[in-house]
Amino acid sequence: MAPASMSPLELVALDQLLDDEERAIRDTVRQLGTDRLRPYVAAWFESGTVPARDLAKEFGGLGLLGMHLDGYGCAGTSVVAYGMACHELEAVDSGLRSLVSVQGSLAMFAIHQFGSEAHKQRWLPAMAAGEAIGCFGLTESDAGSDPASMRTTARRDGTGDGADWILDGTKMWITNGTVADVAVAWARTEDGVRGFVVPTDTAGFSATEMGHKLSLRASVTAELAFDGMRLPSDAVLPTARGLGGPLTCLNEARLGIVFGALGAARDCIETAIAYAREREVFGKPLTGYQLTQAKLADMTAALGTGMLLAVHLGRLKEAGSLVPAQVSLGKLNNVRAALDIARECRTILGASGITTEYAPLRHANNLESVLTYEGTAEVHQLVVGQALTGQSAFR
Ligand code: TGC
Ligand code: FAD
Repeated sequence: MAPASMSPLELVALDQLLDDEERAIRDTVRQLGTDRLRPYVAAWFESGTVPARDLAKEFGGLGLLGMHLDGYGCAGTSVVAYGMACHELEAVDSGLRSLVSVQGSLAMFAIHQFGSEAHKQRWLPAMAAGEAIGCFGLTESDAGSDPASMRTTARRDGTGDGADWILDGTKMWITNGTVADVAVAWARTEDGVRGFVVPTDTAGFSATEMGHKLSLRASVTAELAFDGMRLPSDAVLPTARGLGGPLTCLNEARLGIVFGALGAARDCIETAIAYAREREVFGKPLTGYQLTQAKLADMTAALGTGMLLAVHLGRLKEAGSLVPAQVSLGKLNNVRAALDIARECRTILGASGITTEYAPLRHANNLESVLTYEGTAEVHQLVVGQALTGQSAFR
């Protein structure tokens, strides 16, 4: 009798590292994926459109937005529970995890960590419920990996603490940009980089969707423009000073990606196994060939070890001891592993693998963005290299 088959993550007994609540959240988000997202996601990817507002409300209703934050309508789950939610969403499509990452880990986290009490009361409950969408504007056309070179400026108009701010500049590649109700925008001031809470109905703000993407098509990506935009004095995030402000937010989102990218990889492996079981070549199913099994074993080893690393980093964060270089190590390792897995799974599907009927090439294309945003692989190599050698090689 043939031995019973195991799923890729059963081989590393991942469930034993999760508590009851984390397993329940994981299962809820997996069910959401099966029932409400998977039937439509290939069509969203093909059309390059996504019902972001409806999805935000649905995710908000399940408590997925800003879920690891406390208070203000946020669920206050563990870091690992948030990571597993990212994993399950990205098993459907990286664009869906992006929506949740940007909302919860970038826009909401920035307000939660650095905002005034008035900012928190105004925005966080609505954002947690998915009734308001946020975006996070750091990158510019000439300042991606090097945000210190940003050109967007904020200057005071008037005297004293009550003086208005005037913002001028543009931001590029901004997830959720055209559907956002609020933008957390970073700008150069005479006191260094500061963050601003910008309602998107402010005069002088505009957002334009960026098209022609071959990746992350089930996600809104936009250019933001601030044209002499006047903001009240209290629009500034009071406690974010310098580049450490936005970079602290990035640590949050990057950790979600450490879990999330391997959701896409897991989906690829599961798709490849299901396909290979049915596909006969040279007279028997593809699963019966040693070359196929070697690919599946190697990919499962990379997936399993990457997930063990993800949970370990999540537990370090819960214990308050996680440092940014560890997040960089996780993102570098797990996103590269996921991209390799997605491409290898595509080979198992042969020609069928180039269609949107099967997920691996869609995942691989998405993972090209994931490899690039939230710090490119090279940026994370340099962060890890600096941690190892004590020398900065960025400049
Ligand atoms: P450097 O001089 O090293 O640091 C400037 C200040 O920042 C502090 N810092 C950090 N703080 C918290 N967390 C981190 N990870 C930090 N890294 C640095 C640092 O201590 C210093 O503080 P202070 O008080 O001394 O001023 O900065 P640098 O100019 O040399 O740049 C360092 C570098 C390259 C690592 C950083 O700039 C970087 O990470 N670049 C990549 C940019 C990036 O990741 N952009 C992402 C934009 S958002 C996005 O992509 C969303 S994608 C959508 C989705 O998630 O779905
Ligand atoms: P560059 O910085 O120009 O890098 C080009 C190449 O040079 C890369 O390979 C890079 O690794 C390499 N490089 C850079 N510096 C060095 C160095 N010192 N040594 C060696 N090599 C180096 N940004 C936001 O602010 N908010 C968002 O919501 C957001 N969403 C995004 C969504 C998508 C789909 C994408 C694709 C991007 C998004 N971004 C967002 C932007 C993203 O963070 C940037 O694209 C990323 O930081 C890289 O910047 P860049 O594209 O300008 O590349």
